[in-house]
Amino acid sequence: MPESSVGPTPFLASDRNLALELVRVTEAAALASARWTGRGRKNDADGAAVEAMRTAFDTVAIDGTVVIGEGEMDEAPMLYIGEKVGCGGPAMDIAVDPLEGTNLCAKDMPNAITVVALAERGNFLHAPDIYMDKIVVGPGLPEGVVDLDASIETNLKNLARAKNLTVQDLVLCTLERDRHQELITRARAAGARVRLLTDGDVAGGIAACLSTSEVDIYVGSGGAPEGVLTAAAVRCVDGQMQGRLLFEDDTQRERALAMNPGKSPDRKLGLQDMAAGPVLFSATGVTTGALLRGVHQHPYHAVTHSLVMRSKSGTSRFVEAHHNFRTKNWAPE
Ligand code: VTB
Ligand code: MG
Ligand code: MG
Repeated sequence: MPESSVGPTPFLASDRNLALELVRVTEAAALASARWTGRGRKNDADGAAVEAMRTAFDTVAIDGTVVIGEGEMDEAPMLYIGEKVGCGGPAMDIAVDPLEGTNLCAKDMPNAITVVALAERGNFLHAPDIYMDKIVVGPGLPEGVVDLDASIETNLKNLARAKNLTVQDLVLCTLERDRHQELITRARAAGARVRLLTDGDVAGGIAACLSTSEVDIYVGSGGAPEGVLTAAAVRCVDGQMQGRLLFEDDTQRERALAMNPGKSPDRKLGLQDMAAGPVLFSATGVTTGALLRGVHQHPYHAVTHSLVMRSKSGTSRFVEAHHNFRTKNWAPE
């Protein structure tokens, strides 16, 4: 259940307005990267999103620290881990993926989104840029209906039973990767349909939680930072998610331990381990996908579609915004 109101704290008192401030941040990143859709230049698209997002944060009334960002200070000029953002206010941790699906944007393929999540300080897992194993299902199901450590056959059977369906009715979503070939083969053999994504497991994970999408379960490994962003969204819609960091060597494991002292890096992570306390989440579509419509560009205006959510109320809002370039500094070059 969404956490109940426990009386106003500085964050809780202001987070309704803050949610709308966050939409502006993901909208700005989407408007900037949308200029690069289909141009085959993913780094330019990403750079435009990062810069626009960084600028948009300047007017948000928080004392923010980036904990999931574009990398270490020496490898990212903006939105690096540890960077302070916001113009002052409650102490918050920020998780960003300014352009989730840079390839999707460069190739004008579905599902590129811009993403931000906020939590009170200390409440996001500090995830290194490695892989995470993930499993996500939507709200209204018995706790533990699926488990990262159970076989895919067992998970599909239990999920079907809980939904009063058969496995044949279920749609499993995962990234199309060689490492998922066994998962895909076994899920299909068990009777499920498998929806493959070329990229973008944040949108895929959220799709598993929304009644507007056909996806029943998201499974597979993808970026750990994306896992934390997905966890924030799943918290807001009261879905279920488990994750586990995947290490290629001991250096990666030691790094995860250093980032989260005292916590076993190999443990199975629940939602609260990845995104605890009240959280806010916002995403804006860059290219049209299952979750959101992309930026609709016109010469002097653009239309954006965003999803903004608060864990405290459990409200999800789809926000359609019409941006007038004539009154802003976004006039086309
Ligand atoms: C993952 C996934 C992302 O890139 O990080 C993926 O979480 C990269 O995976 O959503 P590979 O190394 O297997 O290509 C995304 O799909 C897009 O950022
Ligand atoms: Mg990125
Ligand atoms: Mg990404």
